[in-house]
Amino acid sequence: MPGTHIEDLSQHVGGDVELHGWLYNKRSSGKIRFLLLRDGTGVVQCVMMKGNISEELFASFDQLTQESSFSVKGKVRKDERAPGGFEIELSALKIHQIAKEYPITPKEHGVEFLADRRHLWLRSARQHAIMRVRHTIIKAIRDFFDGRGFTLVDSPILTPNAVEGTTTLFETEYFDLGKAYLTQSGQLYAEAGAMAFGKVYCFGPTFRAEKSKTRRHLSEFWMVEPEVAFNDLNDNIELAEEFLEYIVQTVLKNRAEELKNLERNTTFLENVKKPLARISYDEAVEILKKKGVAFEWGNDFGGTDETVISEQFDRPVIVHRYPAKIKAFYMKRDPLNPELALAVDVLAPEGYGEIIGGSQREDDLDVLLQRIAEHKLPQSAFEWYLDLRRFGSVPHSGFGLGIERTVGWICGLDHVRETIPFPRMIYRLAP
Ligand code: NSS
Repeated sequence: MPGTHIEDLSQHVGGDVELHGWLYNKRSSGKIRFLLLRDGTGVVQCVMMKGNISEELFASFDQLTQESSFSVKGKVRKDERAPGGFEIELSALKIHQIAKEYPITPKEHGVEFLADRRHLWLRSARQHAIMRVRHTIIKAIRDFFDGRGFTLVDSPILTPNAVEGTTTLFETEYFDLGKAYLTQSGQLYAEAGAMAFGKVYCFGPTFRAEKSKTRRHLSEFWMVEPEVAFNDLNDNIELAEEFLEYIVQTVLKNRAEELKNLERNTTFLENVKKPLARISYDEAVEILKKKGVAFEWGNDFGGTDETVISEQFDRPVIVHRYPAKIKAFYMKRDPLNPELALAVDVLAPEGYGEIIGGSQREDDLDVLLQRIAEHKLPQSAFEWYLDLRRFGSVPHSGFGLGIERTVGWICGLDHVRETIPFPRMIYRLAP
């Protein structure tokens, strides 16, 4: 059954192949009929010529409806005019199933209509391009860390404690042990991994009960989180720069066709090379003030603030040293100004906002105990984490990159809902 795949047709020019797939579209003009077959790797037109094939075979054209499943045999011809550059001179056809009237037609549909049919919408050319870019981003991420001596140490999803504040926790009952929470970030466990293996990353789904209905927020999203023993904030920033360069340049190289189909202007993506732009929080606030934004030092940046800041740069901008007050309990304070945390965010250009958040971690036991108390967190739930400071504590740093925001930025999409196969948002849990 396997047959050939459309993306490999260039190796079969002049030869006979068998292809399996679904009907993307069809058209006819007089004695010639075209079936557009989609197989998940591409779309190819299969040509049926009256007189060259049996009446019965020629008539099967009429039976096939959009998304009907079928297999064809035929000769591969190179044809510059054909979509994809090849066509199949059809000689045999086997129908697997005639599809019922397909709800998604080539006409425009509203986004809610499509989102309700996400299981079918994934078959569309645009979604196909986005998912292939997502795949390549994820592969680039793994290749990057695997090629640099990092060990994959995955974090649990059911956890007894919060990482990123207590307001966005999803809660569930956990047998006789009380409450469990869906993880907001694998970081705390990655820190344990770093003390065991030096350089680690975890990569998995993370959850936030975000009440906000924005184009950047999902309640379930994927995050990759490297954590490195003996890295300080500066080492962390350099790792983030090298990492982003690798991801973006890999996508530009391997997914040019998909980016073209998405009509992505790649000028700014080509600029994603080390060193990126670097500013402090204070400098970012200055930018906002110069642009006439009413912003008070000490606040966190909102979506529009991030857009204004990032619009000043033609590549991602690294913003470091935020007021400690607005950042998580585990961040180390700047020894030169204890009001600041050794935090780092990376804002994508063109208004895509924050894609990376990270920091150097507090490595002193007593200071960390004090922070846990200040943040009113239950110390007992963090005893294991505090052990990392009791037994051979060292400076260490890491960050988290959100996959969906990265896909949205690289593909040039205006909402994260199209960046993940089945999005979960405040108002969407299905399909
Ligand atoms: O909250 S973060 O800024 N940082 C952390 O969770 C750290 N514990 C990571 C670490 O240092 N290991 O989230 C990191 C990234 C952020 O920059 C976004 O790209 C993404 O995770 N993120 C989200 N993406 C989609 N939807 C939501 N709700 C979301 N929240 C964060």
